[in-house]
Amino acid sequence: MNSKIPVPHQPLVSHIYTADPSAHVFEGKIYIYPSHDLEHDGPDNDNGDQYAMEDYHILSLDNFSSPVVDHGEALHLRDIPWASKQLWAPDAAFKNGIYYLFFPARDHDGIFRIGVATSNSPAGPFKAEPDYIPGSYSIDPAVLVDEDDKAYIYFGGLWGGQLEKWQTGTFEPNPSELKPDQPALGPRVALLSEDMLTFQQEPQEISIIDEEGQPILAGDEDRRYFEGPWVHKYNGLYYLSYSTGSTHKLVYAVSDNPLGPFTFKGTILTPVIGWTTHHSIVQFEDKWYLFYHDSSLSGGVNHKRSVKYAELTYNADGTIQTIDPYPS
Ligand code: FUB
Repeated sequence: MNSKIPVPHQPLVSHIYTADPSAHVFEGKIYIYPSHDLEHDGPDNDNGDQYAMEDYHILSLDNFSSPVVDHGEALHLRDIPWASKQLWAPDAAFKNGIYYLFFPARDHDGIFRIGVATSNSPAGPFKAEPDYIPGSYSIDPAVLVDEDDKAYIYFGGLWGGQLEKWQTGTFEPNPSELKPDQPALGPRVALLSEDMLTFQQEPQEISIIDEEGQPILAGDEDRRYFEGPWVHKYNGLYYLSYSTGSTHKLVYAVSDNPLGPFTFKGTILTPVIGWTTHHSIVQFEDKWYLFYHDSSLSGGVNHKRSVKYAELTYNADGTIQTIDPYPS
């Protein structure tokens, strides 16, 4: 289905609700892998029950002057043997001549896991592997295929995303709460196997530090990691960006190593309408773009979100200029 020409800070499509956009340039076009938000009147809580998504639609645009195309259903919950509900934020990667869709969902025990599906086309349809990635947990996978062809998967989200329940390495349904002066939990990273279907190593925690080398603390809600990791490379450095959750910002930290530690730098996007904020950053031709979402189209309903985009600008020192989602 074809839609309108994209306008910065406006919903890319309005015939469905979309969120959590992971944008990539594949085959010379921009492909966007979003969540597909459903309309329902169910409960809205910190467990994330309102995010009851059941399938994925992939969007694409030839460039920023051409209409957005919705390629239809690319993968449905019914075709994922290990998953029971909640198809949350996905990402895609290309390697070995194959397109891979990485996605989180709850397994049949209600535990979030990360699965993979494959396709010959960036637009899908995708076929899911029969089981989730062994050793995977929590949500929001983001994959970086580096220049040396090594592929890293970053993931993890607090609260509904269950990351704090994995502090001991096994699933703990009622973990003790982190104290505000303890180091915050970091996202996880693992090297993917050559075939992209398993972890080559046990996931490790990423450390996010301040300019003095001190860990960002759990009580520092303006800077601590919450969910939605994204890693991109700019001028040879790795930029880890993420949502601060309860303070609703997109922020970033920088490292010379894909495994970190990452040094906190600043804010990319100020809060949007709706509780969640989630994004990706991609270069297309000679410009950089932020893809993000908000709930303005639904009048602020948290689980009815729309994907948008804005141009992203670096300063000469490599820092990123903060974007206002509602410029006058
Ligand atoms: O869309 C469901 C969840 O909301 C995502 O996985 C989080 O990042 C947040 O955007």
